Amino acid sequence: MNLDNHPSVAAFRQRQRNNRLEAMTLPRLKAIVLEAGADDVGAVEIDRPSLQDQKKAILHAFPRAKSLVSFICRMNEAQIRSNDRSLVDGEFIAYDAEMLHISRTVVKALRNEGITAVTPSESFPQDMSKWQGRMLTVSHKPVAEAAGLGLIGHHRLLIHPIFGSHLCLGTIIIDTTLDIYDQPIDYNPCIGCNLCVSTCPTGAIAPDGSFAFARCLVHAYRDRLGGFLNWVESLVTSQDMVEYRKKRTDGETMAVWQSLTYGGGYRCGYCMSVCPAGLDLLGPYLDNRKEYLQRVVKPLQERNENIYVLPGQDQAAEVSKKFPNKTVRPA
Ligand code: B12
Ligand code: SF4
Ligand code: SF4
Repeated sequence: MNLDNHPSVAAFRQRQRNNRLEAMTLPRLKAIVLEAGADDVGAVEIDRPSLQDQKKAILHAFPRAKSLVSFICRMNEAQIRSNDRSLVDGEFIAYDAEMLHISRTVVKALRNEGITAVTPSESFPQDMSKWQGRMLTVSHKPVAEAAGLGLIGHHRLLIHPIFGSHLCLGTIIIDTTLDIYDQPIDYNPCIGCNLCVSTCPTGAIAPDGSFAFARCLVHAYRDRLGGFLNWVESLVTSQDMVEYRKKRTDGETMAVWQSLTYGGGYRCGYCMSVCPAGLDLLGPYLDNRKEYLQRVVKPLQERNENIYVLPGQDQAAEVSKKFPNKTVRPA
């Protein structure tokens, strides 16, 4: 049989003739993403010079990639600033689901326009076969910067000029070029207040702007990535529960259970909580700094909690001196 005469092929050719789709434009694309529930969106071409270190991984995941659509969701500031970790974790868990829903909605809408899209994870899953190497598909912050959604502040989080840094970021990769693309904003919304430095319990955020990645990881992710291996090691190397409980209190074991069962399980995120940057958030800080420090910053600085540190550094002494209410524990 001549393939052109096959009913499926004939129907396909007819559909191609009917569906002469308009080229996708940046404003139309943005309308689709905002309609799906995002709070802001921007787009950038795959060849943007600032993203060349990511191009190989993106093309590996999706060889037809042409444009990157960066979108953000604004989290509930009051909840992110809560002194009760379960509220903060609940907010992150809710936004993991929300980001996924938005991505899937956009994928379906674009499919109706003849555009194929893929949605790298907002944070997890990552490719664990590359553990200790680059496991993620897209690093969202540089994409968001290039797409004009804000700039990275002193705390290394993206700050949106209006919404601040209480954000969840996502990237949708599409197989289509757009008429125009966004460009980075021309000023950094970070106001240089150094509250992130003074509140970071691990000293990961230095006054000079350097960032000690491992300090943050071992503490903030104690009940998640990395910390999980450490937990397995505690189990395997213990002869009995008496020995295990010398390494892990029951509260620490339950924290791993909760993180594995429900998601979330960050021990920190204070850099995001205290940051006053962003037009919508700046008012209380500018109006009454003393009240802002008392209400937002001090409860976190004075919180009684464990801080997990790597062995063999000056970090333990540094943390104890700066935060006398906190208890230093080996990671
Ligand atoms: C790996 C990772 C981590 C690591 C490393 C953090 C880091 N700074 O990169 C650890 C475990 C420590 C971590 C911790 C946290 N993370 Co995290 N993490 C990621 C992940 C998976 C990849 C980030 C990455 O690629 N980093 C490497 C490079 C790009 O980041 P960088 O160190 O900042 O390096 C750049 C800057 O130096 C930059 N730069 C550019 N302009 C400027 C300007 C200034 C002033 C400076 C100083 C630097 C700078 O140049 C470098 C190269 O691009 C992303 C999800 C994703 N797939 O993107 C989430 C993500 C970055 N994490 C996020 C969050 C919220 C957190 C936490 C608050 C934990 C939590 N959920 O409660 C803490 C905050 C720590 C912090 N202050 O950064 C959010 C950030 C939201 C936002 N507003 O930006 C993301 C985007 C997840 C998401 N989808 O929303 N995280
Ligand atoms: S999440 Fe906590 S430990 Fe990590 S950089 Fe922010 S304040 Fe510091
Ligand atoms: S807390 Fe202050 S210094 Fe730190 S990122 Fe926010 S505005 Fe910048």
